[in-house]
Amino acid sequence: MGLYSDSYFAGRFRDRREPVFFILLFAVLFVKFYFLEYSVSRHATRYLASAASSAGVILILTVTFSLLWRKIRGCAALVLDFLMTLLVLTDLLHLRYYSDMFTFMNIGLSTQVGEIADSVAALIRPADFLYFADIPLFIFFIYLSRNFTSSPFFKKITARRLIFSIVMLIAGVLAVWYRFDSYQKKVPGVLSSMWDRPAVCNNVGALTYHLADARNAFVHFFFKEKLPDEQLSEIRKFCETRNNGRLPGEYAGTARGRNLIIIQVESLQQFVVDLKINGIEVTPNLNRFARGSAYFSNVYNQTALGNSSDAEFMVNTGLYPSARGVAYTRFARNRYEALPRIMAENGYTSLALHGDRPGFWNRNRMYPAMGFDKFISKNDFTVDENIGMGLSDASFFRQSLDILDKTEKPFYAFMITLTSHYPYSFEGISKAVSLDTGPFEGNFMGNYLKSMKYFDDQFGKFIDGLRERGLLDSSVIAVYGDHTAIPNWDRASLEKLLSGSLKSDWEWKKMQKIPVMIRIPGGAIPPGEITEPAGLIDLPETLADLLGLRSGIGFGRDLFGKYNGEPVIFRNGSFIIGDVFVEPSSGRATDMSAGKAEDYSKYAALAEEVKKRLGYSDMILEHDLIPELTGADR
Ligand code: GP9
Ligand code: MN
Repeated sequence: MGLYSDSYFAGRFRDRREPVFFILLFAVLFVKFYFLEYSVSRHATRYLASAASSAGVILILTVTFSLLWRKIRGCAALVLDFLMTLLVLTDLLHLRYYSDMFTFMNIGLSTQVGEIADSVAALIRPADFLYFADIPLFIFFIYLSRNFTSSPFFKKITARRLIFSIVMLIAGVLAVWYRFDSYQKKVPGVLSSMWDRPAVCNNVGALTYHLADARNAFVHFFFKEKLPDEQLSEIRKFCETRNNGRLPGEYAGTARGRNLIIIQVESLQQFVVDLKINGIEVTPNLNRFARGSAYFSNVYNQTALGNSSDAEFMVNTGLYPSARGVAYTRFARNRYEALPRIMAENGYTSLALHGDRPGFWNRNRMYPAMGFDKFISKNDFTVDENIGMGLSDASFFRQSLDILDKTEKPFYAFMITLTSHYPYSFEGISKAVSLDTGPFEGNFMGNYLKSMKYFDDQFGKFIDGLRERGLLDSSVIAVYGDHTAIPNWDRASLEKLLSGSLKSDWEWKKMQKIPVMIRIPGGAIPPGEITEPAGLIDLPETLADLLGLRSGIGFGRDLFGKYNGEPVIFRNGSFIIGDVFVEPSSGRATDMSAGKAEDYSKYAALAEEVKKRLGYSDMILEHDLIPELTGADR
């Protein structure tokens, strides 16, 4: 034995080991999430600033855990490490299976493609276990250091340590908050709508994504007010009165037994129909299709934060978009009385087809919830041509033809196009399209018109393909734009294109339309333009009635029924009745045909009714009331 005992040296050395162990553990955790983000970058562009907010979360965790009682903090940190590593692995498996991140919102939900649990063995790779490699090392370390004498810094909560911890915590919180805030400013509402979870992850970091997701799930599951009984009876009474008052439309059942093909066209705005540029039609195939269909030319965009998904939601359920967040991401566990379900009751096979990742907009969860038998996504198509966000419309339509041909009849096919997505400038479009957009060549409007022309070319081929396969005359085909395309900032281009003023709010509102066309084989309905104001929410009722199915789906009306002056309702409580645009929030009513202000008080009672209807739709969603209201629960 020398002058200094072993334990003296060991003690001095050990004094520094716990902080080292501690900091190392959290650093390794950071690296794990960093690698996860790298895997996500196959699905969404990665922004390196996201690493700063992940580092912020790690800093917050490190400081918080360092303040725990020293006897438990080592183990607590290890447990945290283990749980977080499980989260990383869950994300990885979700990515491989759904091309999507794991979300607490979907916990316990199944899909038609099977439970992920069944596939874990098939999805997991030996290298994944490396994520857990640090854990036995840290356990061994804790075992060795069971007799630690801690360094002073880690022993007592001194004033110095407290101040240091607070400064570190503030730095961590600021890093996270800054990233949250700047991303939300750039893309308003993104963290509550969560339409593309991989994109959110790679903008704010995987850890911060989970934080935002956990916050959403917490608010969704724990801040639910109980629905008073009187409210429930009020909703029930409203639905009963409404359904009792529904009369079969003039063409009820004329398309009984036909297939139904719905084509939701990305960003198809009303003004495109019959538009000519330099004397050339932009969408000749669509225009021809409109001439052979019931063509609704006064349909207003009713979507909210959920864009495409809100359009899908309205068209299948007849419910309004969600007041907060997005119905597709918030209410995938609800039970719906939706078009595919009602069609299934009548012997239909239903399938949704879309060339994007299945997790985008939570479709992989929402489609089964609405009753679709099958979802054919980018993961199922052969991705032989990619444009912009996913499979090109050309390939999508081509492959869909074969799929529909082979599908058991009668079927309901819900098809969603993708290529003509904002900002309309994807490389493959200009290569495939020949359209001289004159003064708009190369700018936003010119690109948009080209993307519409691109869609139209593919749509034309699809219709020809249906004809060749005998599907055109055995199917009802509904085509519509999901929402408008030209944002406010490019008003001037639209004014130039249409040679008219769009300066005032009502003129702009009048442009917020999307076309709807319904082709019924056999000429049952005289083709022609129908100009009564309408919305996508009216489609399920209209189509069900046409096919002779049980109706009463949601808040819409039968567009082939008699128009009784129903308002077209927008998510913010404004509405259109006849030609009048009413904005209760500012007490304004404007006659859009004359551009004249009207006396708002004439519409005040209707404004109250509109508010009630939106409220009923919200309560149905928040409290999952459909089974109760339709009797399916009893
Ligand atoms: C992607 C597409 C998105 O799948 O449907 O459309 P958006 O909601 O962004 O218009
Ligand atoms: Mn869209």
